[in-house]
Amino acid sequence: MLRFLTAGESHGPALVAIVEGLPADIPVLAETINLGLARRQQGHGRGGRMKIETDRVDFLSGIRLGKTIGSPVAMHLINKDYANWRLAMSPEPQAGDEAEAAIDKRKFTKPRPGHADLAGAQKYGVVDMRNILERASARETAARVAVGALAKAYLSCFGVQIFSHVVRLGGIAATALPASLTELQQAAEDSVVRCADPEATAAMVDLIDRTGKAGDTLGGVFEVVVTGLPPGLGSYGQWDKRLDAQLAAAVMSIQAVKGVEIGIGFEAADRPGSKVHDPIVLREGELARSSNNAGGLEGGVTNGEPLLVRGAMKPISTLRQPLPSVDLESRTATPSHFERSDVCAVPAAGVVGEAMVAWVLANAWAEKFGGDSIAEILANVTQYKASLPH
Ligand code: EPS
Repeated sequence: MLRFLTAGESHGPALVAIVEGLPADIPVLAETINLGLARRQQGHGRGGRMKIETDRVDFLSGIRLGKTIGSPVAMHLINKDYANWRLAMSPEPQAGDEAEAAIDKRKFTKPRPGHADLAGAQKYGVVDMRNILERASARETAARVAVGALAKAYLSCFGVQIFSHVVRLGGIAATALPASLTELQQAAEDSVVRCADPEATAAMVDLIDRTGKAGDTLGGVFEVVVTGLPPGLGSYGQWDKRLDAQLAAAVMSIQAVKGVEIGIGFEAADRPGSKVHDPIVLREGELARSSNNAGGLEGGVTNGEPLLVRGAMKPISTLRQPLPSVDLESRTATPSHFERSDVCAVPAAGVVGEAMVAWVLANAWAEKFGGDSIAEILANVTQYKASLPH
């Protein structure tokens, strides 16, 4: 129903995204998208690149006078760092001593374990992995956050809200979390690692600092929380219509994410059924659940409870104290290449997680409610909600 594509290399001129299928009349301001892009750039543990970039979106199509018009939306984000890579990343062929030196300086022949470097070199039959890492880089997630901001703007027309918080980082777990989701969201936004537990935040910051000094990196787990979803999005009718499967694929597609859980996830496998499944109760005369271990999804369909999706991110694979590797050019043992990078990007990954979850939900919403304008969709949503058994 909805589709998007991104393009762009990490140190190329720009990132671009095209989004198709959004209805007309979604209020969208570049300013709002830029706030989302700034959230992705923050987080204790980010590297020097984030001091260079100030991600901002330019709309090229699909939006007029602050609203979508139903046609494809094209967006453009400049890589400021391109100014420092102009010769090495030039789309035009380059010749001459200066260009050759610049291209040589950016040559990359010692693959980093854990990165796409070696797998990409084998796939494309190259020795210099510059072309591989440029696209495999998580820089691409800036474009996804811009796309996700459109999906969020669409969903917010119907009262759906999305946020994320970091629940683990380098083995430190958030334990004292506010019970109210509004407080949880605020506490996460106030934390430099987007973790709603202040004590855990302090311990995570300290660990990031110590790990960075040691030349190492850290991973962790983020959780995306969605409120305001009606029951009935997604379907158990086919494997690829199951919303949990779509969410898992979308979150797993984020660079360095190695695991996805819905609700209590893997923990459900260790508990008896009576400690997993959420009792159905009547609350003030309405159908409700007394717990939310399922994370808002049963049978691949939303059940009206808040949606909870977690992503586990492995540590960044660029280490200042590099791991053993092999120089593909000289075929000798060598430490892997070190190029400026982040110590930890889990808080940023949570923001990207929000974008990917928003995208999947916008798609499920469009599939269930159809419509070409917000007014038309709202009428369908209102009619559906009125018809729900209470
Ligand atoms: C990345 C390496 C670093 C990160 C980058 C992702 O970039 P650089 O090599 O230019 O220092 O900062 O992330 C971003 C640029 C971004 O916008 O998130 C990598 O190899 O994946």
